[in-house]
Amino acid sequence: MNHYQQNRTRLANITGGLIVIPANYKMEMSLDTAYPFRQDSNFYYLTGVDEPGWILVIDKNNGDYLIAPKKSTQETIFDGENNFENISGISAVKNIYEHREGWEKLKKQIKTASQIYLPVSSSKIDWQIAPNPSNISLTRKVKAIKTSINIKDIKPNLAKMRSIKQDYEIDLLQKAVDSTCETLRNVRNNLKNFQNESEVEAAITGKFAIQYGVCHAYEPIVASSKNATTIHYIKNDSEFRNGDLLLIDAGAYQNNYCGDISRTFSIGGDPSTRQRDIHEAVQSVLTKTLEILKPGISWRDYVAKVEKFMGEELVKLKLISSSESKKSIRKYFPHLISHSLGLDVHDPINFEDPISQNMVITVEPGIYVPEEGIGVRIEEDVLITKNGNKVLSSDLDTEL
Ligand SMILES: [Mn+2]
Repeated sequence: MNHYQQNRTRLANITGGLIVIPANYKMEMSLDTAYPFRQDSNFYYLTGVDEPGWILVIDKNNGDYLIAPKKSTQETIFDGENNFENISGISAVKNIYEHREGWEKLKKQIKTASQIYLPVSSSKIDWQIAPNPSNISLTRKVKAIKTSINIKDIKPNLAKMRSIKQDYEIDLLQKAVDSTCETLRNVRNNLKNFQNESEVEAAITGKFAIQYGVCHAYEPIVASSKNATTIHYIKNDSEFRNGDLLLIDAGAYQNNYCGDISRTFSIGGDPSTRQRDIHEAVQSVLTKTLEILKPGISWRDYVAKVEKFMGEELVKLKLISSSESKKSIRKYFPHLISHSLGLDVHDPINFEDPISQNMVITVEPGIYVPEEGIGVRIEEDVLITKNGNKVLSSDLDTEL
């Protein structure tokens, strides 16, 4: 069975009833020009369709269908026709309707239903990120058709499903990780040829595009020297100085799955003792963390153990005086040790569930010391196996 069809069947078996999931819209970048299109990952997980404006209806009893985006004659001339045959082939959804016809069918179903599952989103802007309006506008439309309908959020069910990777997903993730490893290895082997961060970024972008036909899963971080102490530094425009460290955090976006790997390299010259010590401390936390990472451990216990490992290293580095103070540890290690990885670089997951077999998560300890201008992170992509874990990114060594 087609993977997407299988995902729809599994979801419908959990919830039953009527489920409606919209594709993302294109987002305005500049007057009537859109940003590069990025599909909603839930919609992609259930259809494999990578085009804007579609709507998926999952109905266990009466069959699934897709509603095509509305396209004017003018839009068809510019963007091409909706190719139903192609969409049906990818998604294994047999019934595809034109916009008006599909909505008439859906309207009738909404009017007779007492309950409907939708991806419920808020319009809240977090970290200056405005959500794609497709979920919000669908919810509004459904309410306008039937005010009294009981709307249930489908996202927690999808998060649960998506956090446990199937074999086909693990294969695709491994491909994205392999391309990222090979690209970062290539950068490291040619480091002496780069003068600045933007040249490194261009080399990564170029290798992704030319060798693998892919783009970045997220804006890459290419941070030399003290820039690496800004966790989400993406300006990538500083000149290199001999003796600096270079932190690279990048991932290929391949077959809609994300790689997410960080390494810290030394730019020319011998690293200083302090640079080596901090790098070794991060490496040590990584090794200890991988030793405890196996199915059954709760996120709470996992995070507490990692904080203990990190605290011990920070004391040895004389950055803090006691490994007991969580607050002082977090001053030098302010981000999560792990996040789920999949169709989204920060894939949805329920942190109340224990770490389980076939989850794919990052493990990314880092130490950032702004007052010394040193930032080190090592990030691996890790599959949780039956008895432990497998580092998918082990092909790229972690040496300074
Ligand atoms: Mn990450």
